[in-house]
Amino acid sequence: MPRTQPNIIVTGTPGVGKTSQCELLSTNTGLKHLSINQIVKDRGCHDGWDAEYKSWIVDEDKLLDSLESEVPTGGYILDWHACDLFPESWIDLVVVLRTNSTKLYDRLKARNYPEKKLQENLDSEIMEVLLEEAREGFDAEIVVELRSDSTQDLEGNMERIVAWIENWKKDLVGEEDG
Ligand code: DAT
Repeated sequence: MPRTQPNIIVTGTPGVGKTSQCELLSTNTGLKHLSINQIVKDRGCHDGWDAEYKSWIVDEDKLLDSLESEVPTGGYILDWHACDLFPESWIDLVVVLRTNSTKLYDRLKARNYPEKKLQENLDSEIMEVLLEEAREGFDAEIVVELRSDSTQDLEGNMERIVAWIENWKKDLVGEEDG
């Protein structure tokens, strides 16, 4: 069954603004915000807790099994710092949020991230690790890089993605008519 609603991944380094962006987008589009962190925790898709990094050790197979009856039907915004584990066939748009080091540092510091984890995330943002991962995992034409430095950015990104969704739906109708 072709999807009548698209699936969008919002990815990027922790602290870049994924959750804020997804919430705004979900409110304005009706697409369902899926926090993958929350799902990993709630559905037990992990092999325990990593005390040093203060995060779950994700079991990717369990996670995909748990999502495969819902996500492919469409209408989801997937909120996670990784994207390359999701099958290409599930995904219509990959949004990679970016921010500058000073802002990221302040946001992660406010979250009391352990120093090692904070530094690794700053390095990851500077090295464009998640942008690279998105470009390797998906067609270049569905990967977009957007700034997330300010609340105006969040609004502007939301408007751009809403316009993209409208076009995606128009194309779908065009395909059905054709
Ligand atoms: P993520 O889900 O990527 O970890 P978040 O949405 O939880 O990030 O945001 C982390 C913090 O930074 C939170 O306090 C909100 C703030 N923030 C995120 N994006 C922002 C933006 N574009 N402008 C201003 N503040 C932002």
